[in-house]
Amino acid sequence: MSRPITVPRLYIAISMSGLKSNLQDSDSDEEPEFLQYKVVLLGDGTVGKTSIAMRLCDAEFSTKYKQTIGLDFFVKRMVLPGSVHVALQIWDIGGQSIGSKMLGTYVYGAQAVVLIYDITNYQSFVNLEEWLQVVNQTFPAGDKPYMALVGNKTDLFHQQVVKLDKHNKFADDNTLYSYLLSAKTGDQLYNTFYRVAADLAGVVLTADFVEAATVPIRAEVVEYANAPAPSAVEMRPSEGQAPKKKGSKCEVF
Ligand code: G3D
Ligand code: MG
Repeated sequence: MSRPITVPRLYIAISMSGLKSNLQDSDSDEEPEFLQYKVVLLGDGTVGKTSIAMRLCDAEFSTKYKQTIGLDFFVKRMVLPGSVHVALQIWDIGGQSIGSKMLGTYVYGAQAVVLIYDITNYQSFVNLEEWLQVVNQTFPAGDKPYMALVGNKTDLFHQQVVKLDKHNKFADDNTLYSYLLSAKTGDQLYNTFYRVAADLAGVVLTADFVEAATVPIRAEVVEYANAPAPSAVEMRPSEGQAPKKKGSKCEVF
């Protein structure tokens, strides 16, 4: 595979500050500071990446959206114990395949990467090795982001073909945080991302807080207008290409 294109860290930082002002522009001066984290969802087509992002964002399971093209970009705000405010930028890579040259660009600068497979689709689990390679090629050894393994579609447990011991072994072998959830029912979905946010922010959760966190909080979706893939230039708010707020409703095109 050819070497992935990388986005200079400076541009990521500029993009983050643009996002921050988007998050704050409608609120008063008392708006709290948000810790911002880029979270990239990776995995084969149809494993449920978009469903997970949308469900997390809007607490609804949609069957209406089309197969994602390019990149969808969501922002999920959460409040962690100790009034730690976190904004997760959720990057849904859409229909990008493992061979796409843009993947390195998408993954670059991520604080967290979530490898997703469908528990009813064995090949989607096998292919995680290749998705992992994308991450390994993008980040130098010793500077890896927070890495998580997610088995989606647990509502279809009767069709499960990836057994738990395989899931656990893959997580252990590759030092991945391990989660199982259903985008359809929402089971364990919010908890999963709440834990990811807490781990990124260094906040220790008790069982009480996890339970309290199951109440969904509305999020915003931000979209790059007509941009199938972000480049360094496209991400510079100073050039009029800042992420466009689409309102408070989740949308996927
Ligand atoms: P992708 O973004 O990874 O390509 P999608 O995957 O989110 O588009 O989901 C692909 C299909 O899986 C969709 O079905 C979606 O409804 C379904 N799906 C996603 N998550 C779940 C889940 O947790 N449980 C079940 N049962 N189905 C799920 P369609 O039929 O619309 O293509
Ligand atoms: Mg999709």
